[in-house]
Amino acid sequence: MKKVDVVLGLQWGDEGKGKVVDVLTPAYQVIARFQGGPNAGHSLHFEGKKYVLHTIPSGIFREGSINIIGNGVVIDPVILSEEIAKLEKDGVDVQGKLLISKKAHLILPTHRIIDAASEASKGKTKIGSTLKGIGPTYMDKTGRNGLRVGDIVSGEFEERYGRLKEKHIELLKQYDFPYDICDYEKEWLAGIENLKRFRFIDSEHVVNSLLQEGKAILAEGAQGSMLDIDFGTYPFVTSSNTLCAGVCTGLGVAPSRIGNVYGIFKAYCTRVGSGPFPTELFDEDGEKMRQIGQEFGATTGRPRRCGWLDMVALKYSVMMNGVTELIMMKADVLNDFDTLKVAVAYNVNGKETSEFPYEASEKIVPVYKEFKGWNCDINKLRRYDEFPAELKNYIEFIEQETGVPVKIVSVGPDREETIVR
Ligand code: 2SA
Ligand code: MG
Repeated sequence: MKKVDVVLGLQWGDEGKGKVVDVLTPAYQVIARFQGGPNAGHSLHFEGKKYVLHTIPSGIFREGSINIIGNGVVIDPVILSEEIAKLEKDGVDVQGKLLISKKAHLILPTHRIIDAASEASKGKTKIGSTLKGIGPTYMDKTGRNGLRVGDIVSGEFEERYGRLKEKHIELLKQYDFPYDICDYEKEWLAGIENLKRFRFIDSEHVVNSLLQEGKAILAEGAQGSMLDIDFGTYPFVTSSNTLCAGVCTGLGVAPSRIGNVYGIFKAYCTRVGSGPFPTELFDEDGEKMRQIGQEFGATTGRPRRCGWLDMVALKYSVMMNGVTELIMMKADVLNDFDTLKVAVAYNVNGKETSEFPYEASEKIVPVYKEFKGWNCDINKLRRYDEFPAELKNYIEFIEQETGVPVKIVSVGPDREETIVR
């Protein structure tokens, strides 16, 4: 029986998963999302056009592919419908290629309002959420109040929706937060209607049958490992298991059915929203990374915080995911730096450690190892042996530290600027 391969981000999201999945998908007949929701934004450049996918798996452009939205995903019918409409306008047969798990939970209009009200009430301690209603929807899932895709065709949808909405309206009374759901609710109900023409499936059965048939399946992660609800920089995390373990619960595959785990990381680090970021830069080096790397959020447009590569966090992610192959993105963004730094340990209250700590607070002082920059344009290079010695040195250091080979290096945004070793 085949296994499910996994591709996921090892940092705080935005590692460039969209591009990698696009490079990997030809080898897979099935692409599946297992967690997160419209807080993700995977950018794909395709036939001169840019697409940003939020809920739909990145295999959707490929002829004959099967794209599964797994039970671990949370769906906003408005955003999903808009995404579908854009693709259909460009001639993509979404209906023929998309399968949606009945067990995936629905984001209600009131979930978005609760997200906003909760963030507003937190003031300075806010999470910096994408305001898509992710947290409240997963709260209702674990609180056993949630509404699922399968409910849409249950014959009791209106009652179930009404009950949950009333609960939310009660809850919102504790916040001093003005809101009006009428317009969004209309769109939302239209979105629900629109979803009815898609195939709702028992994804666990479908996925395991596809494995039985020998189909190659790729599970596509969203956000990043350091945003995992259990092992990320809590409470500044998202509300799902972004780690490899989430594939098992978010798609319905057994741990023994997990195959290769591709871990994607940027040659430096970025983070959007609040929360600890030990190697963050506040100087012109950080600004340079932001400008050259175009580090602005695909979902919210927010400028991303930038900093040096953090080996402590990276090793933690590699360990937690069981990464088998590393993929390094955006190496070209560092073309123009004389000196590069990599955090190899943290100094926490005067004590040095290479383990990611319980609270990654501002008390952490990174211990850096310096590297000579390659100081040249690497975008044109197509073979590893053409790489400058300084870049090879940087890559080999990462391999040594993590014990995992760097199999792909991206030297630019285009498909061809992807060097497979
Ligand atoms: P939420 O909305 O409740 O999940 O927000 C909680 C925290 O998680 C952060 N977050 C993200 N950070 C980076 N990238 C995100 N999505 C990417 C994008 C897509 C991707 O391009 O927008 O890489 O999958 C993402 N989603 C959530 C958020 O900033 C909060 O700190
Ligand atoms: Mg992104």
